[in-house]
Amino acid sequence: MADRIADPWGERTPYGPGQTWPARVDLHLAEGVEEADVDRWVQSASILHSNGDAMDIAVKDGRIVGVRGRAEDRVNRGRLGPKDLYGWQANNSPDRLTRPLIRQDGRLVETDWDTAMGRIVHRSRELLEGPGGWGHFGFYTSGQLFLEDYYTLGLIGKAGLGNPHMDGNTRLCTATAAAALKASFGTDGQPGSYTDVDHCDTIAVWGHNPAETQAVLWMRMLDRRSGPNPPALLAVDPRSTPVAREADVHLAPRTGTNQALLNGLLREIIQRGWCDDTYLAAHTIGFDELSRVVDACPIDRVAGICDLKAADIERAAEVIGTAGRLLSTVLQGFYQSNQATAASCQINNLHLVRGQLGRPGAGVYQMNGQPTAQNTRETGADGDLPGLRNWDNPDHIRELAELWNVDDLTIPHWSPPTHALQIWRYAEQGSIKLLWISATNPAVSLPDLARIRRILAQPELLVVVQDLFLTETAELADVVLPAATWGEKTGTFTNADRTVHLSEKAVDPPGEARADLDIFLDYARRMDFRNRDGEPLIGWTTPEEAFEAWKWCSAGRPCDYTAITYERLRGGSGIQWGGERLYTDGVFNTDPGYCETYGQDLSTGAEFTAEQYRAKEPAGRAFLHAADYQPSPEVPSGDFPLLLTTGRTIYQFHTRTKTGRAPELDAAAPDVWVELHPDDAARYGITEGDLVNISSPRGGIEARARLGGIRLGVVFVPFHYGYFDVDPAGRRPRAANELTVTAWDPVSKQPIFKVAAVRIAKLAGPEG
Ligand SMILES: Nc1nc2c(c(=O)[nH]1)N[C@H]1C(S)=C(S)[C@@H](COP(=O)(O)OP(=O)(O)OC[C@H]3O[C@@H](n4cnc5c(=O)[nH]c(N)nc54)[C@H](O)[C@@H]3O)O[C@H]1N2
Ligand SMILES: Nc1nc2c(c(=O)[nH]1)N[C@H]1C(S)=C(S)[C@@H](COP(=O)(O)OP(=O)(O)OC[C@H]3O[C@@H](n4cnc5c(=O)[nH]c(N)nc54)[C@H](O)[C@@H]3O)O[C@H]1N2
Ligand SMILES: [Mo]
Repeated sequence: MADRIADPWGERTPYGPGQTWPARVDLHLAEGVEEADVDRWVQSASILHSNGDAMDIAVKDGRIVGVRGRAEDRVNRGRLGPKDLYGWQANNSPDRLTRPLIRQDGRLVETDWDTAMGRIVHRSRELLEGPGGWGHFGFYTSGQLFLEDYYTLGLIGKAGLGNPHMDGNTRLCTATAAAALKASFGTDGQPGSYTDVDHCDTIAVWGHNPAETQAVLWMRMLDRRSGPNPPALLAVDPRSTPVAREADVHLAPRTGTNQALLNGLLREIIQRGWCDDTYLAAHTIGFDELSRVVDACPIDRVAGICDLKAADIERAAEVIGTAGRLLSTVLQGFYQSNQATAASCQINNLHLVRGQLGRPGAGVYQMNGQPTAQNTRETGADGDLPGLRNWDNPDHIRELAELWNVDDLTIPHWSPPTHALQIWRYAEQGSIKLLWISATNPAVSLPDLARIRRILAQPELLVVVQDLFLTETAELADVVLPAATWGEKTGTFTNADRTVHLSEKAVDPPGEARADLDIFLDYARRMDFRNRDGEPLIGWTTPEEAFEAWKWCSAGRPCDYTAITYERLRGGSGIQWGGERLYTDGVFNTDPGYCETYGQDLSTGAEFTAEQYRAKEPAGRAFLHAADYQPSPEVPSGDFPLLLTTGRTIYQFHTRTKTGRAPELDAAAPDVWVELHPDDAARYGITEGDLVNISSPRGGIEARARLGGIRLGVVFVPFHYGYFDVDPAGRRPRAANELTVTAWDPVSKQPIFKVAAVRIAKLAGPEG
C-alpha cells in the first residue's frame, strides 16, 4: 500500500487520444488487515466529492476496515484519491452520535427517538394550525444524502407541508452549475462525459483545482498528459495550484474578475475568426448581442481589470480558439465569485461559438462539488421542482400534482423557491420558526459566522440537526437526530457526469442512529401527511421503493431514470442517465414546454415571463448570454487593502467531520493557515510560519502564514477549520467564514466565498 499522503495521485498509467484509460486498482485496509482477512466487499462509491469514484467497502467482524477501487467502473477504473482511501475511518469514530439529544434547561441531554420526534411533531402541528401555517418551516439540507432521501424530503416539503422554504447547502456549492446549464441549454444536466478526457486535445480549467478536489479526474488528465499526443492545458486561477503548475498557460487573474477575462477572450476568438459559423447559425441564438457586449472588452481593458499581461490573454485565446476538441471544467473560482452565472455561461458560450459540444473530447463540465448534489437538484430538495421541472410552467405543476395525487395549489409555485440565504434571513427575522438542518454544518460553512451563530441561538427558533456528530451546528440545536451514513444505509447517487451509482449498506449504524430516509419517513408518518384520496402521501418504506417511485417522477424528463434499476447497478459499472453525451445533435432542451426556466437577466437576476421566453422562439437552440463586467460588491479599500479568497486542501473535506477523524488526513493538514505573496508578507513584516491575524469588517481569525503560491494582493485561507477537535477552553477563531461576506450572485443566489476585503497583521513568530 503506497503512501498516498505524500504522493496523492500515485503512479502514472499513460494513454493516448481515443484509447481506453487503463485500470489501476487502489486499495487501503486498516493496519494489520490483509485482503484475505476481509469477510465481505460491499459495492459503493465515493461520498467525499462529486467525481463518483466507484469502490467496494471491506467489512470484517461487522466493521468497515477499508476500501478498494472498482476497476470495472467507467468513472475511476479502480483509482481512489486520498480522502477516499482514508476517510472511511470516520464511520468507526468513537464520538459518533448514538442517541437523540434534546435541549433541556439550556443543555443538550440524551433522550429516545419518541421524545425527540415528538418534540418536532408537536411544534410542527402547533405551527401548521396557527396563523402563517407552512410559512414557519425551513429545511436546509445537503449534497451528501442519497437520491431516495431527497425525493422523500422534497415530497414532505412540497406536497406534505406545501412549503417553498427548502434548499440545500448545494446553494453554496453548485447552484451556479445548475443556473448556467439551465440558462444556456434549457435544463440542468452535464453535457459532457468523463471520457472526454480520453479524446480531447485541449483542457481548460476555470477556477477549479481538480488536483486537490477531484484527484481521480486529475489522474486521468495527468495520464493523458504523460501519454502520446497529450492535450494542451490552460489554467485560470489566482493561485499556483498543482493544476496551474502543470499547465502550459496559466492566467492568475485578480479574484472577482472572471467575467471581464471571459469577455476579452470571447472578443478575441470572434475577431480572429475562430468561430464555427455553421454551428452558430444552426444551434444558437443571441450572437449579435454577445458580439456587441464583448466588443467593449478589448484585451488592454481586460488586462487592466484582471491585472494580467495582454500577451498572456492572447495566448490563452489562441489555445482555446484553435483547439480541435476542447474540454472545459468550471468550479468554485467561478461559482463563488461575483457574476458567477454570467461568467460560467461565458464558458458555455466559448463552446457554443466554437461548435465544441456533443462530440467525443468536446465537452463542458459545469462541475459539481458534493457527491450527491446532482440529486438534490434533480429531485427538488433544493427548492426546484423534481425532474428538472419549471416552477413557472403550470403543466409541470399539474404533472406532479397528478403523480402525487394532491391539489395543484398545494405545490408551491407562486414564486421562485426560497434560496438558502433567504431561508436564513427569514429565520433571523422570526418568520421561520422551525429550521430542520440535515447533513450540513452551517456554523462553519455559511458566510459571516457570527451572524449564523446568533440566528441558531435565537430562543424562538426550533433548530433540528440531523448529523453523525455533535458538530458546531449541532451544539446550538434544540433537537439532534443521530444519523446513519454512507456504508450504513443503502441508496443511489449521481456524479458530475450523470453516472448513477448504488451504495449498499455494509454495516449497522452505531447505537440508535437511523438512516436519513427512515427519519424523514418517520416524520411523515407522525405528521400523517395524506393525498387527495386520504391515503398516506408517501407510499414507500425502503430505499428501493423510493427509487422506483422517483423513476416515475423522472420519466420523460432529461434526467430519465426509468431504464435504471438497483439490479442493473449491481456488479458492473455505474450507469449514466441521458447516455454518454447530451446534445449530440445540437438540439437543446430550450423548448418552452420542456425547459426548466424561462430565464433571468444575467446582470440583475430579474425573471423573464413565459411570454417573454416564447417570444425568443428558441426552437431547440442554445442561448448565448452576455453581460458586461461589474466589480464585486466588496473590494479592497484603505482599511482592508487585501483580497481574501477561500477554498480547499486535498487532505480535508469541508468542515472536517469525516477527514478530521482520519488520522493520516488530519495529520497532513491539522490546522488553518493563510497563503500570501512574499512581497505582501514583506510589506507587513511577516515571515514563513508567523502567527497572523486576518480581519474583515465581520470578524477576525488567527492563522499561520505560508508564503508563495498566490498572486500579489490576494490571500487564501482554507475554510475547513471549525472547532470539533479543539478543547472548548482553547478555542480561538479560525474559520475562514468568520471573515466572508453575505452577498450572492443575482442569478444562482450562490454566496460569494471567493472575494472579500481583509487586512492582515503579525501576532507572533513561528514559536509564539
Ligand atoms: N479535498 C477536497 N476535495 C473536495 C472538497 C473538499 O472539501 N476537499 N469539496 C468538494 C466540493 S463540495 C466542492 S464544491 C469542490 C470544490 O472544488 P474547487 O472549486 O476545485 O475548490 P476550491 O478550492 O474551492 O476553489 C477552486 C479554485 O478557485 C480559485 N479561485 C479563487 N478565486 C478565484 C477567482 O476569482 N477566479 C478564478 N478563476 N479562480 C479563483 C482558488 O484559488 C482555488 O484554487 O471540491 C470537492 N472536492
Ligand atoms: N469560505 C468558504 N465557505 C464555503 C466554501 C468555500 O469554498 N469557502 N464552500 C462551500 C461549499 S462548495 C460547500 S459544499 C459547503 C460545505 O459545507 P457543509 O455542508 O457545512 O460541510 P460538511 O462538513 O460536509 O457538512 C456535512 C455534515 O453532514 C454530516 N453528514 C455526513 N454524512 C451524513 C449522512 O449520511 N447523514 C447525515 N444526516 N449527516 C451526514 C457531516 O457529519 C457534516 O456535519 O461549504 C461551503 N462554504
Ligand atoms: Mo461544494
